[in-house]
Amino acid sequence: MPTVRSITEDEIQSYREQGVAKLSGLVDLGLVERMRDALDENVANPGRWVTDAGFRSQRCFGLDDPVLRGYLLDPALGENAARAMGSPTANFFFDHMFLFEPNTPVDEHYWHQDLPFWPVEGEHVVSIWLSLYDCTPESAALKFIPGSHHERRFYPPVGFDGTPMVGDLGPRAALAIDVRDQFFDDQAPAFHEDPELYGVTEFSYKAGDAVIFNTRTVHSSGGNKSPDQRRLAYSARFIGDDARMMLRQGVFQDPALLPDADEPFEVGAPMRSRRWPRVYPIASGA
Ligand SMILES: O=C(O)CCC(=O)C(=O)O
Repeated sequence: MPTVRSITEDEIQSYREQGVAKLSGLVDLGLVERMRDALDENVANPGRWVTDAGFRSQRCFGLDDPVLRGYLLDPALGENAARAMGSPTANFFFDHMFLFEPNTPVDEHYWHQDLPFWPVEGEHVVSIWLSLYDCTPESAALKFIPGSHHERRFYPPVGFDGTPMVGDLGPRAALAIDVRDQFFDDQAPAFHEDPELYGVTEFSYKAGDAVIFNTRTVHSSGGNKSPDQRRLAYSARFIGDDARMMLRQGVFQDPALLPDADEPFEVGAPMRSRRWPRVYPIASGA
């Protein structure tokens, strides 16, 4: 019995046109429960890449956990990513957990696109955000500006607290290139203040529902205003054939996502690292 269902053609079409598609019942509830336990254990014993900004954000830890690894490297999940991207292959890129306990008063709406934070460029970069509990706009459901992935420019990256982010790339800083012309001068508007004007789409999720979204699509969530509903989400990110290594000068480029120091990194080169294993198709003989 598969634990991850296949994406449909209608969902793929919505992903392409809107930059986002809701995948109801993507993951079966048995696996959801095992993932909740695994995530709780990782919240109690966080790895290196953890941020507390009122809520918990934790990334690049799932491959070390048998349950999470099984999900992230499930060829059925990778195939969904590959088909949505239109890529013959999908490699795992990284995992990212977002936990908002009840009454987490995050008032800032950190509207953002993911791509400019990450050391990658290309069309074949996708996220599958999975809700581990029921989740509504009151409890920090992820919301989107459909169609915003068609915009070629980025809003300058801001952190979860709404302030601009800068980053130190260490020894790889010299590789970064000037891409100022790819950015708007100003930060993202407060889309939530006029949801109708901007076409803000707010989904509600049951445990096991997901959204697949383009990493150029503008998205955000408010705080968790529910007094008793926990909000736990887990994003799996994938890259496909046209993804290329990138480092943007003067912009926060998440150091957690770089290949290990002993691996080559060349801007413009295909994404190759032991940290980004092939998920789909499975190598023959595997
Ligand atoms: O879950 C959230 O609130 C943020 C998720 C997000 O920004 C992402 O998965 O890229």
